[in-house]
Amino acid sequence: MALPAGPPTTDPNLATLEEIERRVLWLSVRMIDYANRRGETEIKVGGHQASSASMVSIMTALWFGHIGGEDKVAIKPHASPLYHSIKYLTGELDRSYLTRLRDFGGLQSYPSRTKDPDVADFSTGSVGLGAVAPLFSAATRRFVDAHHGPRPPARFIATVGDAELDEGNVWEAIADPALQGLGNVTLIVDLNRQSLDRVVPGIQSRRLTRFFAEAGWHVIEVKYGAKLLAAFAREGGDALRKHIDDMPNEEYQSLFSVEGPELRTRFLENADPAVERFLSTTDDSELGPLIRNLGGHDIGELLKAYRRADAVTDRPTVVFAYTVKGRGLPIAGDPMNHSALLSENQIDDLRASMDLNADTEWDRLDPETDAGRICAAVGASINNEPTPPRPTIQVPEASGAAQKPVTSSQEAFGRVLVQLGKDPQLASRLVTASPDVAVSTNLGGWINAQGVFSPIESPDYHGTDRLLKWAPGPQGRHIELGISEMNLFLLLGQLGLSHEHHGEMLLPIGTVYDPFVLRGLDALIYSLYNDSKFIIVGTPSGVTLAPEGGAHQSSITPSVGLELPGIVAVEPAYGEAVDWLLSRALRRLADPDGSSCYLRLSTRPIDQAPFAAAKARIGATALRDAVLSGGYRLREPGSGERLIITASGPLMPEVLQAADMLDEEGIGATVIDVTSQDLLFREWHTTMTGAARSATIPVDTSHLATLILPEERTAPILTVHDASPHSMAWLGSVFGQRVLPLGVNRFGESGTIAELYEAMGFLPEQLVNSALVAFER
Ligand SMILES: Cc1ncc(C[n+]2csc(CCOP(=O)(O)OP(=O)(O)O)c2C)c(N)n1
Ligand SMILES: [Mg+2]
Repeated sequence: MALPAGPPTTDPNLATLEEIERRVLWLSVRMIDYANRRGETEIKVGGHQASSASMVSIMTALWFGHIGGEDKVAIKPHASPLYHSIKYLTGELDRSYLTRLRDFGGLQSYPSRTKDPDVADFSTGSVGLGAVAPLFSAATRRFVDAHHGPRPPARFIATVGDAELDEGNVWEAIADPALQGLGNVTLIVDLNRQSLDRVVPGIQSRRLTRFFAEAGWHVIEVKYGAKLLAAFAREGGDALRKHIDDMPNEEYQSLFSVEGPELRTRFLENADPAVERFLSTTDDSELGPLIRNLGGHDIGELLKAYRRADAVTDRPTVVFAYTVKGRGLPIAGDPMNHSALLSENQIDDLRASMDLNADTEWDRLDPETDAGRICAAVGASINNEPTPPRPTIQVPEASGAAQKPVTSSQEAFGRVLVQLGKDPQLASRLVTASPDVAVSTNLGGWINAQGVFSPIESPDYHGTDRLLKWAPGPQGRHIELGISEMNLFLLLGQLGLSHEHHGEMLLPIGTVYDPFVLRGLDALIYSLYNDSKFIIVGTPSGVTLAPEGGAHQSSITPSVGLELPGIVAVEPAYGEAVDWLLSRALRRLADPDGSSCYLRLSTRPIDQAPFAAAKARIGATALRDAVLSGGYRLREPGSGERLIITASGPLMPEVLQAADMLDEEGIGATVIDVTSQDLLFREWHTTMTGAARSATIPVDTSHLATLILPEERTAPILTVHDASPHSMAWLGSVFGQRVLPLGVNRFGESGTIAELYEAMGFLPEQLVNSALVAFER
């Protein structure tokens, strides 16, 4: 049974929650301690006791007093032990894992959707990304609700370190118009004023508060605990509040390591005499606990804040919870505590203070107590709903969209997408997104047919008789973002997890200028690491973009696509190949064992006749199989000494012309159109490494063996790619052939295609000269 998503009607007893909190803290600290004392590795194991302690009240209040079965939570990366301790106490994690933190096959260093046994909703680790992942998940839920009917209400919560807000991607996300109005989002900031190296200078929190408010967020501060609030409410308490509020972070933080009279002296330095008078009745022994009584460690105050966040439904909420890093541990507030570990004696003392001993230290809370009962109830209700079975989505082998005789791969993509959208069953799953480049990446036709998404209807102020209709509404299937590639990849990442998180599968396609894939690279990696499935279309690409100039000319993106796990990079030259590859990519999104796809496309129109000729020669089915396997023989050689030219993308006309010229020179040039270096490389590599592991001799059944024929395996290879030359340089190792790789290894500049190709050595006569060089020994 799932708990209702709304808050419990009565708050659990605070003392009971504090009891749970203490056990969560202990288990987290001891888990890290144990991992570091296993003594099995020669390098540091690590783990973050202070970061965990900082957030223990926030997490306890959240898990045991607030969230329900539908809610999705991102955990601050360095507090993963808290998450595992909670999952253990609720009965969702086996005890054996507590002694396997950072162990191979054990608990991951940072919360992981894919590798932890107690699956987190979102992986986190690269700071800032997990902080906004729930915002993008909530945007996905909004889209799914609009298109597939409302799901049960859910909250999307991020727990975040304060220094994570240094990352620009957080601000890109909260400012984006497409992510406004998500009232079911709460970001809880563990405001301990410390990062990794230092106490953050200045009083940063006021600025942060303003930034969020300006971006349309509801801001809540949980600054003081009940003890301090009570003191402020007494006569003269205002002076104490003002003194603490005005104190620089560094000074406040330096008071954590002192007690008694010394603390009083230090605290009162520069204070108004009224503060001294006010504190004259407070005993020295009570002074420390009073001035360190921050709201982020007061479960009652935190629960109140969470309820207030729920009450505001028209915009997201940020809760600034003031905390002490390492609170409750001997390293509390120490500026260097980020990676500090308690000594063995300190652990012994902590264990004793928890009324635990060597026999009981790993125990769960007694199930017969209130604390034990709450843990069991939470365990029975949260995140245990099985994911519904994946729907079968029929994607045709090709859209069959008519292509022009001379066309670019980017234009072909636009036509294929429009055609696929005509199938209502398929269209109901498709969603596109773009960071302000929808038109220039050829999504215009699709947008005209499917509309732009917005939770509320809005008129097209420019009129509907224009070439591009832009009337956002709830039925639109394109999500337009501001110019933030980080936002694009974070959104695609969450759209691609829609089935797992929201029970409805989406097939997301994002378009982006190819060079700016790199601008959002960490978010792309993050989304793939989360095991999300989506398609990215990088276009225009390479120097072929010509007049638009150097700044936009991508050269290393094929390597990114080839080297990243979870995504298959393809670079078709011809329109029909785009159709086959995109259709296959969509099928692979729907497949539970599938993968993401990266199409690198070009705006250069090229003659499609050579493809038609290859189709007539090879046969449509065999050609399609070959295109989907990574390449096909575009041109058979004439007679004479053999040469292989492998090429990808829009350089094909120059390559074919060069091959004709070589034939005249008596060199029989085979041209292989490499539609996916990634697929060819992986197949070859898997064959070789698989053979190495099983100590067998590899049997060469790879697709490459059908592309480079036995009689061609002593021929030199010229590789030609509008990208870094090393991207295909590996090809020579497959059969031990000499390779001359041609490509782009300098920054680009404006010019015509011919001028730039000449500068890069891509003109037919230059290719011929390179081919001749490839024969030289
Ligand atoms: C993108 C990225 N850069 C750097 C790091 C290394 N790093 C880990 S924790 C940390 C400081 C985090 O401080 P904060 O978010 O305030 O966490 P807390 O104080 O709660 O430990 C840094 C820089 C990282 N994990 N991710
Ligand atoms: Mg911090």
